[in-house]
Amino acid sequence: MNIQWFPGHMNKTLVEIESLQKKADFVLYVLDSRAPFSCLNPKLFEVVGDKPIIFVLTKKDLADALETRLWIEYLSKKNNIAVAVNANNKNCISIIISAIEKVLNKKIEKDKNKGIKKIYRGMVVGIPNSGKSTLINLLCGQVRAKTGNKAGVTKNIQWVKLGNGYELLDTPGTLWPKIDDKKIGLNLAFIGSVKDEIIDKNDLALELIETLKNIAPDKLMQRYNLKTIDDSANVLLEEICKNRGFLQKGGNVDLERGAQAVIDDFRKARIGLITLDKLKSGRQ
Ligand SMILES: Nc1nc2c(ncn2[C@@H]2O[C@H](COP(=O)(O)OP(=O)(O)OP(=O)(O)O)[C@@H](O)[C@H]2O)c(=O)[nH]1
Ligand SMILES: [Mg+2]
Repeated sequence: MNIQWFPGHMNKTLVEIESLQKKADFVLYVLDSRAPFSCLNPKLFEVVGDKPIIFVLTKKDLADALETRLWIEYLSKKNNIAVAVNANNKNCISIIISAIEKVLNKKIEKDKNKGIKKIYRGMVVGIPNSGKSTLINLLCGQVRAKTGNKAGVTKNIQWVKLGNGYELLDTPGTLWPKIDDKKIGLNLAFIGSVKDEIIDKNDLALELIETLKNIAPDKLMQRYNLKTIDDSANVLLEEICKNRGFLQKGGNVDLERGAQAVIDDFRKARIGLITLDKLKSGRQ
């Protein structure tokens, strides 16, 4: 499978981010905790300029906790700040505000000494479906940005006032023109950051089963009552269908239903808390 998705609105968004970065004081770079490496869009680093970056790892409630901790340590190197949150949980607001204050500390102090009172602006950027709009709604305490569990929900950029001296720019999720690494493309598709309509569901489920066989075999076996995972992904998908009772009228297995179930189960962490981009070697 070769996953590529770079519609015109993504290029437009990257150009807009580049032209607006002068107005911004900081960047909230949103990464999905299940695949932080795959979420790093090289184009975004080019367009945000030299603004301080706070990496916000969303969906920590769906990822392996140890891996998330290792990613936070890794991303915090090189003078960046990284935090992990569940963007649907109000308890996480203070974590993000503290990170912003830390990054702006010197600037705020300087402005205060000069008697300047200003609104500090941040751009919220990242790949589709990573939780940017959800994060903005969390921070402003109201539903100001449209959210949805699919890639490409936000269509236009929008400034949102938080009411506590900050303003955030919601941006449509962006990928990059050519995803060279097959594994990165697949990871992006597994987490729902590529438009599902352009991907063959059956092929994606087979690739997902193949990936989980390697990184989380026990969880895969347990979820679907599999006796072995040494079979091919095709055979395992059939087995999953049988075990879950996904049968068509004549008694044949309903592979399409099985494929959708495996994809949904992974995305909702029903197979377990699994991180695709691993810093620690070994099984999860
Ligand atoms: N479990 C969980 N779900 C989350 C979290 N953050 C966001 N979501 C869900 O992820 C889905 C996508 O969220 P959005 O905020 O629309 O994502 P986005 O980055 O704005 O997506 P685009 O506008 O397409 O670029 C929604 O169903 C959210 O509820 C999180 O921390 N944990
Ligand atoms: Mg959005």
